[in-house]
Amino acid sequence: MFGWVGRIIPDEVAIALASANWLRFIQPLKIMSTAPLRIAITGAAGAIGYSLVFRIASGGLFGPGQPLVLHLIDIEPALPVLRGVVMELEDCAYPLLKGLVATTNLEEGFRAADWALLVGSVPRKPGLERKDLLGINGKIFIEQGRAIQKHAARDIRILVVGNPCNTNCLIGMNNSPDIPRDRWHAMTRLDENRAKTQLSQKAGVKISRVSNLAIWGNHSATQYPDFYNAKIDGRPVTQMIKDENWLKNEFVTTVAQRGTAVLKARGASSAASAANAIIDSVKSMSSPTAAGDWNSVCVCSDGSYGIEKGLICSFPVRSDGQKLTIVPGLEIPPFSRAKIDASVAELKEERAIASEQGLIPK
Ligand code: NAX
Repeated sequence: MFGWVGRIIPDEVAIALASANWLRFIQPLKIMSTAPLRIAITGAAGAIGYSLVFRIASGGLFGPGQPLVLHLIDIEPALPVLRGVVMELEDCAYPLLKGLVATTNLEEGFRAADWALLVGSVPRKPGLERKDLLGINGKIFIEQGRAIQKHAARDIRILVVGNPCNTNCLIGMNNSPDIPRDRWHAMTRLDENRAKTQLSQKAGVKISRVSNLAIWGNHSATQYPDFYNAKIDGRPVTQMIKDENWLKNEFVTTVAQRGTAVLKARGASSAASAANAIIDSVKSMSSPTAAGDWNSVCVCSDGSYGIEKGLICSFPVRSDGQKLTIVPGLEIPPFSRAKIDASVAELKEERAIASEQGLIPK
């Protein structure tokens, strides 16, 4: 077990606060005072972690007026690297960074956390079956769900990134029954960003002109980037890109396979773009969505669009800055319906495996 509080903390009071469990009960004060927000990040010594923590610490997520304490969580073998990350964060001399907690201890890591960005998980290796990976990573999310419930701030919000992120999120959510289900999310924003780029390139327009791009289903090869409801300059994409065959085939496949393409080109999986998508996701969740637009994130299904209640599924969502709402009433043509159903079937399969392995309490 290992843990330390970084020396960036300006005074001993902050150190005392870092270890005070009662801090979780005084969250409302944070709104009144610009008390530091506590951001817990698992897998902080990994590739995405390295692209993420500096952007957050510099104010790139919560803005220049919001002080922060970062809780960097990783596992024992990663500690030498994590020490290096802490040294570099210290050497950046970020004025907003009021404290650093680097630890393998989940209690210390999640104590009083306002946000938990669950990036750490074991990557898929050759020969490792999906089922085995789900078992290995599922256990991580049982422990993290329990620790978040016990130690995090009452208004904690959680974004699961580590794969299989939907089912890891489902496992974490089901192992933290006292935390409202609408606090748990999994990330499909990288897929949304990838899809918008493909559409803007095909239409020859600036990326900012593409909106309303929803990813439906699982963050996996079965995901469905919904081009029927997406817009360019406020008009349906199908009016701006007449090549429906391209939309139905090459577009959908390119988005789903983009991670594999990056891995092949770089010899390493997407890290900077994934960190960027984490920033985009949290910003979108914590600020109101632009009028008429929506973004993609996996939330606990309320049964909308016939998607079984309780599954963690990617939907088009809008935020009022606090709460997310699944966008109602979108038209789902048969092509989309079949794609969504296939991805939801995969989510159900993953849930069945997780249940069989005892990762979801009955
Ligand atoms: P790395 O292998 O570079 O880093 C993973 C880090 O997690 C390591 O430091 C490792 O020690 C740590 N870790 C492992 N088990 C842990 C545990 N129990 N508690 C805390 N930390 C633990 O992977 P990286 O490239 O950073 O990717 C991290 C995860 O993001 C992977 O599962 C990856 O598949 C997933 N991704 C998810 C994406 C999404 O859109 N949802 C896109 C990017 C990425 O593929």
